[in-house]
Amino acid sequence: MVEETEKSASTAIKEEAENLTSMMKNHLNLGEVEPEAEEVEIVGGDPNHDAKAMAAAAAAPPPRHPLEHSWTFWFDNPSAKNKQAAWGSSIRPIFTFSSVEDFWSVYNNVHHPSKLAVGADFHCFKNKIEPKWEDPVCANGGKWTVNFSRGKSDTAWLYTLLAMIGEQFDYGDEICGAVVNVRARQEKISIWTKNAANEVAQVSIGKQWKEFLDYNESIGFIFHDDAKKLDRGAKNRYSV
Ligand code: MGP
Repeated sequence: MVEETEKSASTAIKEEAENLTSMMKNHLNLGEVEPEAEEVEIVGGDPNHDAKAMAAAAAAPPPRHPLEHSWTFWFDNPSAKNKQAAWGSSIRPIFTFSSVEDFWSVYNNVHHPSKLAVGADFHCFKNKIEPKWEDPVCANGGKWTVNFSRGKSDTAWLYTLLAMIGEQFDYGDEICGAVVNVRARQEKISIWTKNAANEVAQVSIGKQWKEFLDYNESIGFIFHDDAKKLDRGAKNRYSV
């Protein structure tokens, strides 16, 4: 299991985040991106010109480290969930990002699973894929799930997000996104994939995910088709 330290969770995650940011940069071959240096002509004796050039440079937006895909965070607010309404009618997209910097600015400003209300569902899916069985990209897919006791999934959630957006899975194209379901007694993180029948791809994703999380217990993969038909009776089709 992910090691818990004596430090507060947020301090530990921030330190980890710094390591992982540099890991992601290496992985993505990003390095430190220098702003495109525009040739600033030095015109002798014109202090206004220099001042203007410096002001323009200062106003330029900081460089972005692009991700391979755009991703959208979605949130299902438990207080908006209505038992009478169709499932999913309260799920809302909250932010789409496509750079490392924008990921951190959202991540650092939203509650992590341990601070979310019981009943909440927080998703991070590739842009334009809705976190629903009904989405055409998800329809033939399935999910791997890892369970944590209440308040214990924050680090694993961050590691899952970084592994996905940093394209660390060999079968990353198979991935739709991830969700954390916050429930009274547990927090469940699932990775949703596209083609449940592709066992080689699913098994690879499951094994790599466990490595990234340093998770040693067995995890199971459920086909969405089985969940639709059998609800909680759906059995794991693969285990790693
Ligand atoms: P869940 O929220 O994935 O499971 O699905 P959980 O957390 O065990 O249950 P909860 O009651 O504590 O939330 C719960 C139920 O929501 C399912 O049995 C379905 O009836 C419905 N449901 C879940 N998902 C992911 C979908 C979906 O994508 N589409 C539709 N139509 N229903 C869904």
